Amino acid sequence: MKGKLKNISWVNKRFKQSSVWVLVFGILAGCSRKEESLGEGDTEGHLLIGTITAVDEAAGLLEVAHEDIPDLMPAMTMKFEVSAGDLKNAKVGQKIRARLVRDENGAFQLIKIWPLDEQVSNDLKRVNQRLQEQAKALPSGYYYGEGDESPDFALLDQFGEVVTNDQFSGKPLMLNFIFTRCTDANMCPLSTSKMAQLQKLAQASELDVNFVSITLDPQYDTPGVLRQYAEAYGIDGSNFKFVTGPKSAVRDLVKSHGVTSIDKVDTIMHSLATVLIDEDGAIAKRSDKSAWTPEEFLEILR
Ligand SMILES: [Cu+2]
Repeated sequence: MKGKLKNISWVNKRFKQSSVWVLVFGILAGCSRKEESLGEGDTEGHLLIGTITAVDEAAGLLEVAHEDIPDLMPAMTMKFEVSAGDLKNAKVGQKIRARLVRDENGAFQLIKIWPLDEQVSNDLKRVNQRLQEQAKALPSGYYYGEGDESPDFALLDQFGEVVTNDQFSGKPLMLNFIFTRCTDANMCPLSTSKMAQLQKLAQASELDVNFVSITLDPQYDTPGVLRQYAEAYGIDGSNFKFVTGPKSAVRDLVKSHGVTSIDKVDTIMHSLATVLIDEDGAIAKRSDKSAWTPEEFLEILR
């Protein structure tokens, strides 16, 4: 696989320069592929749509005024168990989409919590349509490599906020790919540890660098799950975002960066990529190996 992959520099530039192409392909995309929205495809338990009315931090409960749940309960306001990450991200008045399940004691629990916000989904859609066309334009087996302009993206971070590549322009950006359930110590856990180390080294050297880890498992890795993961690694979230989003957008981004990701029954088989994007948005350095060191990237950042 690796030998087949090559970078091509013309695709991204050509599309960026031509708004006509973006428009044409945007229309075609609307016809050819249904936009996958946040949390779409989840089947566990029941779908719950509602608005957060209160956050009970002490009890770890979220009060939600939810719509009718067919075959289960009518619309009402009630409290649900949620994860610590979801509790921290919860904002009163926010509309959410979640899956309602029962925990081992039979208590009602909300998992797979996603913000349900038209503004957010429009923001994601606009950028990710561009990403989709950039990804589609890549011949099979090709990806963006060193010297290429890095692909666009709009995803949600571990706080549930929209993150786009534009937000990082003017500063170098470190990018990698992980998923929180990865149990292979030499893969994601090691990558995250090294990224965390590099974040500390960069801070100590007073280098203004941003970090983004893209999940390979958007179905499971919601903002709340990513928040818990980042905090478990002691990561400062101010300049280190763990991002997730619509499955189609994540898939396009992963493909554009030449990362292989195959869903298996209880894990994801995947390759690695650690990418340094310069302040102008071009890929300055890329490592495919797990043997990269924080020091080698620190050296380039200097
Ligand atoms: Cu992994």
